[in-house]
Amino acid sequence: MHTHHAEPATTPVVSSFTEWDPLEEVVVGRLAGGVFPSWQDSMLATMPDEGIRAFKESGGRPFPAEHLAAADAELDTLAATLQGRGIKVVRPDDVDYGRAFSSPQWQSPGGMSGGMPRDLLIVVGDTIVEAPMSWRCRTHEVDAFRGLIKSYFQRGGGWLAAPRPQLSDELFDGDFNPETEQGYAISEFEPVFDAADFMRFGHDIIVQRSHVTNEFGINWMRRALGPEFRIHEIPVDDPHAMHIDASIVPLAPGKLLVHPERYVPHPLFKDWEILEAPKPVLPATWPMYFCSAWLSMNVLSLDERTVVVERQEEPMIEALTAWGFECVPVDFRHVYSFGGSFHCATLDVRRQGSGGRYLG
Ligand code: DAV
Repeated sequence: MHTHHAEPATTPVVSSFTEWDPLEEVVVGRLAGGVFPSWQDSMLATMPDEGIRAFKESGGRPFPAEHLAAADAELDTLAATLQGRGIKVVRPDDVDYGRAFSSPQWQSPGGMSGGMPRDLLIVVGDTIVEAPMSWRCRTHEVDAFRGLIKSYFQRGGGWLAAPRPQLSDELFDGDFNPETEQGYAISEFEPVFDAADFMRFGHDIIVQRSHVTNEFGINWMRRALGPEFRIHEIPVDDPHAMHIDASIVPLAPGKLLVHPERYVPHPLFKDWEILEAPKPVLPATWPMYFCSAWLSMNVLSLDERTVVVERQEEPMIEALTAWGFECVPVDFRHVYSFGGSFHCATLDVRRQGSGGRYLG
């Protein structure tokens, strides 16, 4: 017979509405066991040449060991830095990403990594949402985070997973034209999105259409979250669109850091101060398999005044300091190579605050 234990009245275990409220608990990714993604044609629209080459030649094979170890050390330092500021840090399970898997319609020689939880998961209020990833090799990537998600659920957290996409060829029959860079690499065959195409502003959430996020996926999210949350699809001028978090990054209510070319002025932000991100300083020779150097603006807010920034991005540190922020510098260039910076490589599970409306 089960005995009923009354739950103590504490704050919810999962609760995060914005990108800037004081951070209390966060997942920091881990790259160990990571392998190059396996090539699929829809990647052509988003990946740098170096990535395209590596994924075609080495899909399913381990990331370069030394660079990977340096990146994992940077992730550990980030975790320790956050812990040192009183923030609870949790990490994903160990997974061997080099195992092949298949569906009845396709096969993948391996997965990718546990380094980028932001791509896979979004916390909306008290609920963790699992995204339906459109890269076949990322189908099982969330498994590394399932131990955490199950534990949050057992302690009262919400858990919502989008329908598992089939990822059959019809999805990749998009209208992207590599010459003109118009159109999208994916069709409306079924709902797909990456969680990192969404950005949270309390009960308003913005989203960009991208080469991994279709209208069907945005509509699924809209209906799944219900009328309490408003999802605004906004235009972003990025022919390689995949993830909004190096284009439009809110740092505090009324303070928006934007990419100087990708941001398209929008009435939602009419009352917001806009800061154009300074040019990144990353040398062109640095290995970047997934992203552009604009990862410099992929920062993590610890609260409305405090931002974690890559140590060598001095123009960014100067600009944010002048804008009234305290910058916490952390080395992160090796992590950059494998697909993201501080925002991508983390998932805030709990921040103070209870949402609200911040957009015009
Ligand atoms: O500029 O390559 C990176 C977004 C990472 N989540 C870029 C976009």
